[in-house]
Amino acid sequence: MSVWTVERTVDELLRRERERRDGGRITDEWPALDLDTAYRAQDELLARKVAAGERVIGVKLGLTSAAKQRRMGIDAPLTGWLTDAMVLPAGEPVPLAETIHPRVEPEIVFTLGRRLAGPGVTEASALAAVAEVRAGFEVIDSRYRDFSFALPDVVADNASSCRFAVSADPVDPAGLDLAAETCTLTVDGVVVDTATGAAVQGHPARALALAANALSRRGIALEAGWTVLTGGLTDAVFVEPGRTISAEFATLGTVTAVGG
Ligand code: 0L1
Ligand code: MG
Repeated sequence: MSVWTVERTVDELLRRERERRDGGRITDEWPALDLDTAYRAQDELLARKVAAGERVIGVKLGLTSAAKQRRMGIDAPLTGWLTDAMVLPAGEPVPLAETIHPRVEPEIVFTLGRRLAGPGVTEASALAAVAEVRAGFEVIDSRYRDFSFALPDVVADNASSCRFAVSADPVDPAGLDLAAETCTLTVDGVVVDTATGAAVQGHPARALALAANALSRRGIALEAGWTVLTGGLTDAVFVEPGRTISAEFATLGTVTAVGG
Protein backbone atom coordinates (compact mmCIF):
# COMPACT_ATOMS: atom_id res chain seq x y z
CA MET A 1 0.00 0.00 0.00
CA SER A 2 1.32 3.46 -0.89
CA VAL A 3 2.09 6.07 1.75
CA TRP A 4 -0.59 8.57 2.77
CA THR A 5 -0.41 12.00 1.13
CA VAL A 6 -2.81 14.90 0.64
CA GLU A 7 -3.68 13.50 -2.79
CA ARG A 8 -4.40 10.02 -1.48
CA THR A 9 -6.48 11.42 1.39
CA VAL A 10 -8.62 13.39 -1.06
CA ASP A 11 -8.94 10.41 -3.43
CA GLU A 12 -10.11 8.25 -0.53
CA LEU A 13 -12.62 10.77 0.88
CA LEU A 14 -14.10 11.52 -2.55
CA ARG A 15 -14.39 7.79 -3.28
CA ARG A 16 -16.25 7.22 0.00
CA GLU A 17 -18.61 10.11 -0.81
CA ARG A 18 -19.23 8.83 -4.36
CA GLU A 19 -19.74 5.22 -3.26
CA ARG A 20 -21.74 6.20 -0.13
CA ARG A 21 -19.39 4.18 2.02
CA ASP A 22 -17.82 5.20 5.33
CA GLY A 23 -14.41 4.07 6.54
CA GLY A 24 -11.78 4.36 9.23
CA ARG A 25 -9.91 7.44 10.39
CA ILE A 26 -7.09 8.58 8.12
CA THR A 27 -5.12 9.49 11.27
CA ASP A 28 -5.13 5.82 12.34
CA GLU A 29 -2.92 5.09 9.32
CA TRP A 30 -1.31 8.54 9.03
CA PRO A 31 -0.76 9.79 12.62
CA ALA A 32 1.42 12.62 11.30
CA LEU A 33 -1.58 14.20 9.55
CA ASP A 34 -1.67 17.60 11.26
CA LEU A 35 -4.16 20.45 11.01
CA ASP A 36 -2.26 22.47 8.40
CA THR A 37 -1.97 19.41 6.15
CA ALA A 38 -5.62 18.57 6.77
CA TYR A 39 -6.67 22.04 5.60
CA ARG A 40 -4.50 21.54 2.50
CA ALA A 41 -6.46 18.33 1.87
CA GLN A 42 -9.74 20.23 2.40
CA ASP A 43 -8.66 22.87 -0.15
CA GLU A 44 -7.59 20.18 -2.62
CA LEU A 45 -10.94 18.41 -2.16
CA LEU A 46 -12.65 21.72 -2.96
CA ALA A 47 -10.41 22.23 -6.02
CA ARG A 48 -11.48 18.81 -7.33
CA LYS A 49 -15.16 19.71 -6.88
CA VAL A 50 -14.67 23.08 -8.60
CA ALA A 51 -12.87 21.34 -11.47
CA ALA A 52 -15.92 19.07 -11.73
CA GLY A 53 -18.21 22.12 -12.11
CA GLU A 54 -19.20 23.12 -8.57
CA ARG A 55 -19.03 26.78 -7.50
CA VAL A 56 -17.90 28.11 -4.11
CA ILE A 57 -20.74 29.99 -2.44
CA GLY A 58 -19.50 30.36 1.13
CA VAL A 59 -18.13 28.72 4.22
CA LYS A 60 -19.38 26.84 7.24
CA LEU A 61 -18.22 26.73 10.81
CA GLY A 62 -18.34 23.43 12.61
CA LEU A 63 -18.10 22.37 16.22
CA THR A 64 -18.88 25.89 17.43
CA SER A 65 -21.10 24.85 20.33
CA ALA A 66 -19.92 23.34 23.60
CA ALA A 67 -22.57 20.59 23.25
CA LYS A 68 -21.19 19.41 19.91
CA GLN A 69 -17.57 19.69 20.96
CA ARG A 70 -18.29 17.59 24.04
CA ARG A 71 -20.07 14.89 22.06
CA MET A 72 -17.33 14.67 19.43
CA GLY A 73 -14.55 14.85 22.04
CA ILE A 74 -13.01 17.79 20.17
CA ASP A 75 -12.37 21.19 21.71
CA ALA A 76 -11.90 23.54 18.74
CA PRO A 77 -14.15 24.93 16.02
CA LEU A 78 -13.28 24.35 12.37
CA THR A 79 -14.20 25.72 8.95
CA GLY A 80 -15.31 24.05 5.72
CA TRP A 81 -16.37 25.03 2.21
CA LEU A 82 -19.89 25.42 0.82
CA THR A 83 -20.61 24.89 -2.87
CA ASP A 84 -23.76 25.34 -4.95
CA ALA A 85 -24.14 21.54 -5.12
CA MET A 86 -24.85 21.51 -1.38
CA VAL A 87 -27.95 23.73 -1.59
CA LEU A 88 -31.12 21.84 -0.74
CA PRO A 89 -34.03 23.78 -2.27
CA ALA A 90 -36.91 24.56 0.10
CA GLY A 91 -39.29 21.63 0.49
CA GLU A 92 -36.98 19.03 -1.06
CA PRO A 93 -36.34 15.94 1.07
CA VAL A 94 -32.88 15.13 2.36
CA PRO A 95 -31.67 12.69 -0.34
CA LEU A 96 -31.00 9.50 1.62
CA ALA A 97 -30.04 7.68 -1.58
CA GLU A 98 -27.12 10.09 -2.09
CA THR A 99 -25.78 10.13 1.47
CA ILE A 100 -24.21 7.74 4.00
CA HIS A 101 -25.66 8.51 7.46
CA PRO A 102 -26.95 12.10 7.32
CA ARG A 103 -27.81 14.15 10.37
CA VAL A 104 -29.51 17.54 10.59
CA GLU A 105 -28.63 20.47 12.86
CA PRO A 106 -30.28 23.91 13.11
CA GLU A 107 -28.13 26.92 12.30
CA ILE A 108 -28.28 30.69 12.01
CA VAL A 109 -27.21 31.55 8.47
CA PHE A 110 -25.68 34.82 7.27
CA THR A 111 -25.42 36.35 3.81
CA LEU A 112 -22.54 38.80 3.61
CA GLY A 113 -23.20 42.27 2.23
CA ARG A 114 -19.54 43.06 1.95
CA ARG A 115 -16.12 41.42 1.90
CA LEU A 116 -14.71 40.39 5.26
CA ALA A 117 -10.98 39.84 5.59
CA GLY A 118 -9.03 39.04 8.73
CA PRO A 119 -6.96 39.33 10.79
CA GLY A 120 -8.48 41.59 13.42
CA VAL A 121 -12.15 40.97 12.64
CA THR A 122 -14.26 41.49 15.77
CA GLU A 123 -17.79 40.41 16.58
CA ALA A 124 -18.96 43.97 15.80
CA SER A 125 -17.12 44.31 12.48
CA ALA A 126 -18.29 40.83 11.47
CA LEU A 127 -21.92 41.68 12.24
CA ALA A 128 -21.58 44.93 10.28
CA ALA A 129 -20.69 42.88 7.17
CA VAL A 130 -23.87 40.78 7.43
CA ALA A 131 -26.65 41.83 5.03
CA GLU A 132 -29.21 39.11 5.75
CA VAL A 133 -29.95 36.55 8.43
CA ARG A 134 -31.98 33.38 7.89
CA ALA A 135 -33.00 30.28 9.77
CA GLY A 136 -31.39 27.19 8.32
CA PHE A 137 -30.38 23.62 8.81
CA GLU A 138 -27.23 21.83 7.81
CA VAL A 139 -27.20 18.22 6.73
CA ILE A 140 -23.88 16.78 7.84
CA ASP A 141 -22.64 13.43 6.58
CA SER A 142 -19.30 12.06 7.71
CA ARG A 143 -17.19 9.89 5.46
CA TYR A 144 -15.93 8.23 8.68
CA ARG A 145 -17.55 5.23 10.36
CA ASP A 146 -19.89 6.24 13.20
CA PHE A 147 -18.82 9.90 12.82
CA SER A 148 -15.64 8.89 14.64
CA PHE A 149 -12.66 11.09 13.84
CA ALA A 150 -9.85 13.24 15.21
CA LEU A 151 -9.82 16.94 14.33
CA PRO A 152 -7.48 16.57 11.28
CA ASP A 153 -9.70 13.76 9.88
CA VAL A 154 -12.84 15.88 9.97
CA VAL A 155 -11.05 18.97 8.65
CA ALA A 156 -9.83 16.98 5.62
CA ASP A 157 -13.41 15.73 5.15
CA ASN A 158 -14.59 19.33 4.64
CA ALA A 159 -16.10 19.40 8.14
CA SER A 160 -18.67 16.69 7.30
CA SER A 161 -20.33 19.02 4.77
CA CYS A 162 -23.18 17.58 2.75
CA ARG A 163 -26.23 19.81 2.15
CA PHE A 164 -27.93 22.84 3.71
CA ALA A 165 -31.25 24.65 3.45
CA VAL A 166 -32.34 28.14 4.47
CA SER A 167 -35.65 29.85 5.13
CA ALA A 168 -37.16 31.82 2.27
CA ASP A 169 -37.47 35.16 4.01
CA PRO A 170 -34.31 37.00 5.00
CA VAL A 171 -34.28 39.16 8.13
CA ASP A 172 -32.33 42.42 8.50
CA PRO A 173 -29.69 41.94 11.23
CA ALA A 174 -30.33 45.45 12.62
CA GLY A 175 -32.36 45.18 15.77
CA LEU A 176 -32.01 41.40 16.08
CA ASP A 177 -30.64 39.97 19.32
CA LEU A 178 -29.04 36.88 17.82
CA ALA A 179 -27.51 35.68 21.09
CA ALA A 180 -31.02 35.54 22.57
CA GLU A 181 -32.70 34.09 19.46
CA THR A 182 -34.35 30.84 20.58
CA CYS A 183 -34.54 27.68 18.53
CA THR A 184 -36.78 24.72 19.31
CA LEU A 185 -35.90 21.45 17.61
CA THR A 186 -38.65 18.89 17.09
CA VAL A 187 -38.61 15.39 15.64
CA ASP A 188 -41.99 14.21 14.35
CA GLY A 189 -43.61 16.91 16.47
CA VAL A 190 -41.81 16.07 19.72
CA VAL A 191 -39.46 18.67 21.20
CA VAL A 192 -35.98 17.12 21.50
CA ASP A 193 -33.81 20.17 22.18
CA THR A 194 -33.80 23.93 22.62
CA ALA A 195 -31.00 26.46 22.33
CA THR A 196 -30.32 30.14 21.78
CA GLY A 197 -27.89 31.80 19.38
CA ALA A 198 -25.49 32.15 22.30
CA ALA A 199 -24.75 28.42 21.91
CA VAL A 200 -22.59 29.37 18.93
CA GLN A 201 -19.46 30.88 20.49
CA GLY A 202 -21.58 33.24 22.59
CA HIS A 203 -22.94 34.97 19.45
CA PRO A 204 -23.10 33.82 15.79
CA ALA A 205 -21.22 36.97 14.75
CA ARG A 206 -18.35 35.90 17.00
CA ALA A 207 -18.29 32.65 15.04
CA LEU A 208 -18.20 34.65 11.80
CA ALA A 209 -15.27 36.70 13.12
CA LEU A 210 -13.53 33.48 14.12
CA ALA A 211 -13.96 32.13 10.56
CA ALA A 212 -12.69 35.35 8.96
CA ASN A 213 -9.62 35.44 11.19
CA ALA A 214 -8.89 31.72 10.80
CA LEU A 215 -9.26 31.83 7.00
CA SER A 216 -6.99 34.89 6.78
CA ARG A 217 -4.17 32.70 8.06
CA ARG A 218 -4.57 30.75 4.80
CA GLY A 219 -4.78 33.97 2.74
CA ILE A 220 -8.55 33.64 2.24
CA ALA A 221 -11.18 36.41 2.62
CA LEU A 222 -14.93 35.96 2.87
CA GLU A 223 -16.54 37.52 -0.20
CA ALA A 224 -19.66 39.71 -0.49
CA GLY A 225 -22.67 37.54 -1.29
CA TRP A 226 -21.26 34.45 0.40
CA THR A 227 -23.37 32.30 2.67
CA VAL A 228 -21.99 31.51 6.14
CA LEU A 229 -23.36 28.65 8.24
CA THR A 230 -22.42 29.76 11.73
CA GLY A 231 -22.58 26.34 13.41
CA GLY A 232 -25.08 23.91 14.88
CA LEU A 233 -27.08 25.34 17.79
CA THR A 234 -27.95 21.87 19.12
CA ASP A 235 -26.64 18.40 18.62
CA ALA A 236 -27.47 16.90 15.21
CA VAL A 237 -30.36 14.45 14.69
CA PHE A 238 -30.17 11.45 12.35
CA VAL A 239 -32.33 11.66 9.23
CA GLU A 240 -34.58 8.62 8.67
CA PRO A 241 -37.05 7.90 5.86
CA GLY A 242 -40.19 9.98 6.49
CA ARG A 243 -38.82 11.52 9.72
CA THR A 244 -39.66 15.24 10.02
CA ILE A 245 -37.10 17.44 11.79
CA SER A 246 -38.16 21.05 12.37
CA ALA A 247 -36.26 23.98 13.79
CA GLU A 248 -38.55 26.77 14.95
CA PHE A 249 -36.72 30.04 15.55
CA ALA A 250 -38.34 32.88 17.54
CA THR A 251 -37.95 35.58 14.91
CA LEU A 252 -36.17 33.97 11.94
CA GLY A 253 -38.89 31.47 11.03
CA THR A 254 -39.09 27.69 10.77
CA VAL A 255 -37.12 25.27 8.60
CA THR A 256 -38.07 21.64 8.15
CA ALA A 257 -36.08 18.64 6.92
CA VAL A 258 -37.75 15.40 5.86
CA GLY A 259 -35.89 12.18 5.11
CA GLY A 260 -36.65 11.04 1.57
O1 0L1 B 1 -21.14 21.46 11.21
C1 0L1 B 1 -20.61 20.82 12.12
O2 0L1 B 1 -20.58 21.21 13.31
C2 0L1 B 1 -19.98 19.50 11.77
C3 0L1 B 1 -18.54 19.56 12.00
C4 0L1 B 1 -17.98 18.20 11.98
C5 0L1 B 1 -18.35 17.37 13.14
C6 0L1 B 1 -19.53 16.50 12.86
O3 0L1 B 1 -19.51 15.76 11.88
O4 0L1 B 1 -20.47 16.57 13.66
MG1 MG C 1 -23.01 22.59 11.02
